[in-house]
Amino acid sequence: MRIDKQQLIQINDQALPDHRESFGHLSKVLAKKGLDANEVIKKLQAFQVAIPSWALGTGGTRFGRFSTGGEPGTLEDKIGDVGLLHQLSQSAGAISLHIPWDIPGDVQAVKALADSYGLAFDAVNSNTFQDQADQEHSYKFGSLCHVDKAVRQQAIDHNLEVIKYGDALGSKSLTVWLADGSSFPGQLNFKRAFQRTLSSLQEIYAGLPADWKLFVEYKPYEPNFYSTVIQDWGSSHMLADKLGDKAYSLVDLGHHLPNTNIEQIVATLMMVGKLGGFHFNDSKYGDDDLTVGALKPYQLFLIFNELVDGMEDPTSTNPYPAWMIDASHNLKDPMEDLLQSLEAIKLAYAQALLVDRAALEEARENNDPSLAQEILQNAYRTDVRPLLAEARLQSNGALDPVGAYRRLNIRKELISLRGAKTISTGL
Ligand code: LRH
Ligand code: MN
Ligand code: MN
Repeated sequence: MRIDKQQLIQINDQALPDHRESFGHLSKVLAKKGLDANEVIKKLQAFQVAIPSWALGTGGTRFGRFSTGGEPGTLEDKIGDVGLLHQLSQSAGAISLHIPWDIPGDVQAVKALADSYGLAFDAVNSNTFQDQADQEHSYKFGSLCHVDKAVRQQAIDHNLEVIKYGDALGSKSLTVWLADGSSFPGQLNFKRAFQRTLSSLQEIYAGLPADWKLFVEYKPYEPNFYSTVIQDWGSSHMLADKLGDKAYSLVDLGHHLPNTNIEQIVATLMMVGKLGGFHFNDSKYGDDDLTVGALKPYQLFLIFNELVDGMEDPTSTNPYPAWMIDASHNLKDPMEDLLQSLEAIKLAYAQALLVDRAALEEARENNDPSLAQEILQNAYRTDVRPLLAEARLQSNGALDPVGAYRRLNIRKELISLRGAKTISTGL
């Protein structure tokens, strides 16, 4: 389905007077600080976040799964849903596929469909954490790290096949996340498992097209509960470094032990030019995959403060990172959840753009932590929502995406199209 443009304009029109007032006020407040609202708006419009195909259905837990209804059953449906998100938010201009969950049938038709919604194909993700019905060897005891060369080869071949699918669609990167590890002390030889993983990744790296990147995602635990081969940014960076210039670390917010200083990891990886991609979500305990900004919006702002610092640094060698939401849970309508996540990401980005970096550096040089905090929190406590709304309005999106989604009865429409008892591929 596609949203009728006139209907969206009508919905926006009703909120327009209030929006004009608050945007006018904020523009004046920013101007007094020497900031041009239009400059921030341009940056917000350019900032696009990929939607993972697996976030469009309701996520399950190992205790159960409760369908929202109207979930996308095919790759075409998933592209259509991201198209709706993009039309409302003007911020979700790409989709990230997971193979084999999303094997494209007619590649040209799939490309044309995505194109008709203004969507690009972001990183493709391989899957060696589940066994597929037709596969010869099991990943029960690992994939790229497996003790048996035949299992490793199967996993390597799968990654090379994923690259082929991505290449045909116009993707430019492969994300590798491995569940490989052990659940009991003594089960795995740490050093050998790491070395086998490196040599498997080297074979995959050799199959990368010249203009592609390889993202190495890390995670401390789950599904293995004693050790994970690529457990942290240090291990991911070691691998990326040994692989070569086209390999980078990928930071997923939920893949850290509680209280880890993620903003410092971001700054450090960008300093050495090795932050390739980012998966946004939020969590209280582990890899909870909750809506971005639902719990720790200040932490998200501090992370963006480092990302903006890295992106604006003229001496930085870090490429522009790939942004993706990696959130999916079992309660909310996934589309509303994703719209809220997009909003939270862009709020943090906008606030980080307001930070007076020269003043912050000066406070640091003067060993003045109180002033440094004032500078950061002045930016963080600015209500930048009218900036985001104005950016969307100027791009023909919705002033209030979740409100418009509800007013347009999109979920009801999807249920009538696809049925109430639907299951989407994913976790
Ligand atoms: C692992 C992960 C990784 C996967 C996705 C489904 O927890 O974050 O990015 O590919 O979830
Ligand atoms: Mn992830
Ligand atoms: Mn995860």
